[in-house]
Amino acid sequence: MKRRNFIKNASLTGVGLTVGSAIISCKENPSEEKTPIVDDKKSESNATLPIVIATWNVANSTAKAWEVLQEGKSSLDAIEQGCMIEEANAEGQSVGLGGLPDRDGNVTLDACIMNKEGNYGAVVCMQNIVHPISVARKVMEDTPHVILAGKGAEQFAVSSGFKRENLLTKASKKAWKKWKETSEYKPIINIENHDTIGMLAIDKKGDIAGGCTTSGLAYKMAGRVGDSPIIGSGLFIDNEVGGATATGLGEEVLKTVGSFLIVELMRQGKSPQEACEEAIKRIIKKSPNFENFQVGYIAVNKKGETGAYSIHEGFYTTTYQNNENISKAPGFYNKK
Ligand code: SD4
Repeated sequence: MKRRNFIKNASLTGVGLTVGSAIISCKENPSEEKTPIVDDKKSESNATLPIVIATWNVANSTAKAWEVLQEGKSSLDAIEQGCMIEEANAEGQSVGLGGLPDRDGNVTLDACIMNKEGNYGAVVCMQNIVHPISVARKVMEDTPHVILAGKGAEQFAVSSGFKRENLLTKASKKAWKKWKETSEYKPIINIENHDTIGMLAIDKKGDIAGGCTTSGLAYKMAGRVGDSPIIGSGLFIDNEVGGATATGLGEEVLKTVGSFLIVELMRQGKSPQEACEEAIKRIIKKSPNFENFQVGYIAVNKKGETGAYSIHEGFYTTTYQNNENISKAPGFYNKK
């Protein structure tokens, strides 16, 4: 479901409201329709493992990742299978199938994955393959490289058994045509229509992995690559410390190497929440036009404590922990 519709439905049905409590959860196997969103400015305190945390309201993806963790599988398997749910969702216009195209009408995908050993694989600007997260994993596991781009990434995917498919759905084509008629190129992100999945998971053994998958900035220039597939920017994992991942205007995340920064701040003793807030403040300090774009971060440390923060209101996270799959709105900087 699109985030905007979800918010509308949530407020119409009145789900997610209790007095004195900021969180309501859906126990086990939630459907996206039922997962409440609530404002919660507090940071997590009841940390337990395992855990899955993701950017945006992606309860079906976190539920899948959780299921994989419950089977005793690795956090890496959980990340891949969790991200695949949203990649295959044609309704979601930010990730995989159905993603909004670049300004020339081509859907180009970026994704990366990182494991507990600090190994990393990514594909950038890849077309015609529904599951870039899985191709990224294959780059990590089956090649001597860490990033494959464009045609090379697609060829590698096909030679690894992935099928070529048209990713541009009717709805996304229609949106692009409308954009072409009316818009000049102006990146307003996440305030509008972007829900990249960044996901972090810690398994029963206490090992962490992460992934990030996106169709990138809608109507971007051909060849544009954002932060999502770039190590240290869209994602960073350190099995001694924790992990972080980003969503929002990739150019700003790239310039501040945001996810690496958050992990290093946690290494120095900051909580995940403090680290996310500091990383957002770095962006704000460098970019006086922060009113015009959104960036959101999530982080988890080895204990399973989480943090999340964004520049503007409108960012959501989904966390599966203690058998509860919870979507909520974290704190944000720009109170206006
Ligand atoms: C990018 N960071 O390509 C991605 C877009 C995004 O939610 O996160 N959208 O810049």
